[in-house]
Amino acid sequence: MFRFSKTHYASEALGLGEGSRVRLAGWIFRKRELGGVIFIVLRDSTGSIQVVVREPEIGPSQLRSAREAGLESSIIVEGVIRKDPRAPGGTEVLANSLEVVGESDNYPIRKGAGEEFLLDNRHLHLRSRSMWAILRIRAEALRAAREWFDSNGFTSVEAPSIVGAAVEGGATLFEINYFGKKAYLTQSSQFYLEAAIFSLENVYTIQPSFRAEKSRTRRHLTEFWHVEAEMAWADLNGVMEVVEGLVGHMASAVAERGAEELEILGRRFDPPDTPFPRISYDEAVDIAKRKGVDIEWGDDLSTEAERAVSLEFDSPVFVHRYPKSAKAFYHMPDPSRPEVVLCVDLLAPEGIGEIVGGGQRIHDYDLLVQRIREEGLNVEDYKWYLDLRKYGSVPHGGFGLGLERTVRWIAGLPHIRAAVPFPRTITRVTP
Ligand code: NSS
Repeated sequence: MFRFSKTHYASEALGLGEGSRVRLAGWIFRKRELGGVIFIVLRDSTGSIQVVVREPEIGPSQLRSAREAGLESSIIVEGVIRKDPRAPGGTEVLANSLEVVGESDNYPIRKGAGEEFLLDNRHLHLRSRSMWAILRIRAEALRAAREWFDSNGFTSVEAPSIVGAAVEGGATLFEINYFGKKAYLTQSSQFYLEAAIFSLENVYTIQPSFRAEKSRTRRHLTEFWHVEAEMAWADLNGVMEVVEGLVGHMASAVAERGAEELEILGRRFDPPDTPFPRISYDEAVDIAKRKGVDIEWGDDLSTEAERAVSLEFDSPVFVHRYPKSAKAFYHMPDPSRPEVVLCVDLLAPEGIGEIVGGGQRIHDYDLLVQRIREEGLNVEDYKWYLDLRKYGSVPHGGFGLGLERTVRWIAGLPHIRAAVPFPRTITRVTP
């Protein structure tokens, strides 16, 4: 572990014995003065510790700087560890010196600040205890995802963010002016992963995807982190097995390694058992109808329908075989029931709804051309994608998992924008 400007981090200092000498570097989280003694709670990336600042040890000039330093000033403190049952954690530092490195006057974030204000000040709000916990949970979820793929024989591949054609339909495409020609921000790396399976067979990527989502919801961002995988020779069952392995590992890794962070958020999270239940779209529609949701066979599952279904289960649930009309052109029709496709969504419990979408792809050239035409798309735009069906095509499948939706579920967050450091939504591109 690197220790710049410090001998210990706050959490390490808490474990030291009486009389140990330390040099800590961090920020003033809290401060109060009692009878000429200043009590500072110093915060760093690992936690916090109380620092006791008194004139006899540090002299009048440093005492004055400590008194004048506002919340969130950055400081370097040298001192001695004291065990005192009155201190938080039973340990404090008696300061011999205190240097204010960066002043902070009138730190704008106060208790009770409104939601919009906090979003406008996200660059500062990241320092809060709750954002600290969320960022750590997100990092853990990402680490777990990579760890799972890397230890299960998947190779990571990177795809471009600037692309020439839609993957998930034109309605949510962000158009950019690419030297006078139209180009788009990618909605999914799926087609590039499909190309890569012919070389590497089982592949994954973790990178941003973009959707010009015009709706304000609790589960849509315009830029989100997409965990995607593609597997040569896999059918729909194979896709579900991979999703189950990945999501199961992400959930249990965060539950175990992020226990402290979940507790800070007041979140009780028990990782779900596998296998996850599997139901058909038909069954999902029946459940939603029974619960009073307005839905007809053929409609995509609305937010309310997904919510109704997900509340029926206390673990994530797979919903497979949606109507062809509700899904993108590349999904493989079910040979025994051509009106539905071999796709699958994973709905997270507690009403969260879809966190994964995927399925088996069409690997037959003629059928893919027919589906592109039926959807009114331009075959020319998909020329290279069609090539993959011309030269040694194989059955294959894959999926995409929304990182923020998954973190929202695991961390129990009310809104998806809490799950990303700097959210991008229909109304927000700053900070
Ligand atoms: O549109 S998806 O359902 N499917 C795809 O993009 C496939 N091309 C992925 C693949 O098979 N490789 O999106 C997949 C997931 C979805 O379940 C959500 O969890 C997430 O991506 N997603 C989003 N998260 C946040 N905001 C928005 N707007 C969003 N759109 C999708």
